[in-house]
Amino acid sequence: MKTIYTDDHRLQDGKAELIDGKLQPCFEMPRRADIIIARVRDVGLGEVIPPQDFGLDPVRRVHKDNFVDFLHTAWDRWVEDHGAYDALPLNWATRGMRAIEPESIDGKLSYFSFDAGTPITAGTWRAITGSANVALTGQKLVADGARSAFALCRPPGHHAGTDFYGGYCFFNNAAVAAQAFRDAGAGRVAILDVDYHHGNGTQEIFYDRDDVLTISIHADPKQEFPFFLGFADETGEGRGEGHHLNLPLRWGSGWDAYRPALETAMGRIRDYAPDALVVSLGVDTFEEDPISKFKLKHDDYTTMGAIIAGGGLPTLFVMEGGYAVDALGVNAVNVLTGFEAAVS
Ligand code: SP5
Ligand code: ZN
Repeated sequence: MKTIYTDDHRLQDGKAELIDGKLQPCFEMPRRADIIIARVRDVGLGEVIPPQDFGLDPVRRVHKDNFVDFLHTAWDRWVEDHGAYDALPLNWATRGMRAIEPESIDGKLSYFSFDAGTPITAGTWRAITGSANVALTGQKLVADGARSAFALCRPPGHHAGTDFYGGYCFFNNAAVAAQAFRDAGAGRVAILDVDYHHGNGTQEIFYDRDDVLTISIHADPKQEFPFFLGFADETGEGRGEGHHLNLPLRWGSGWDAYRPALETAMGRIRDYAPDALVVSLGVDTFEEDPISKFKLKHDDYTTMGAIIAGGGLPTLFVMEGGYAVDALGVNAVNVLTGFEAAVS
């Protein structure tokens, strides 16, 4: 399978995120993608190609204009007010307050974000447009007939919604790709999110639609970030009713708990019979991940890839999370080699 990759991801290199009560070095760091692309080359997964530039139109198909424009201008506006140090929000609208887009850059950061873990930096805009182009280039390969492709996206995307960012995500690369499949003529698309964290942005974007089935397997939001979405009773609304599935698992879950959830997800995808599958591929379910509490092992990722291959669908893998950096290449690429071994 081909991998789509650009060094532009390195332009997102945040200094710090607020975590465990401290400003700590960002877990979502450039070395993550460097390790994965090195492993792709080591195992000879296939050709590595650069992204094409699709412009902003496909991004605007899932994100609101005011949100895209905010991300485009945020760094310059922040520098005007505060100088060239990473931009982070400080407070948010809660119950009893009003969500009106403010005029000042500090207010806009608060309005469009949902956490203090996702700094906007000098290079953020180029990194996130590059990441979206990586996903779109993979989408085009698969739409043009490839059995699969690996979009080595960084920054990740699945926490980003129509008009909000957070959880290290700005543009929802998987959602942009899924929409591009639809716009290229696919009647139905499925998104399977195996990242440890709930794919709240992806859920929000497609929640009222029946043309994109969304499924997320993740840590129980009663215990884990992003806390406020991802419960089992969220099944879609309006036309989308029955077209979303959350499979929350408790902290400490290992492959014994994960595998049945994955089989359930693949069963639903088979029943839906989509024309294409987008996999939001997070490997922060790994037992040694520093911010997560699942217990998957190296070999489980190979099995995961084989189970996903059992869907028999044109499949685009889109990189999401995973923070045990030294193990990231092995775990992510194990999914892909497990997939390839099962299809061929
Ligand atoms: C794409 C993705 O995987 N985003 C994840 C964002 C997670 N943000 C921080 C969650 C903090 C959870 N508590 C960590 C405790 C570590 N000691
Ligand atoms: Zn995650």
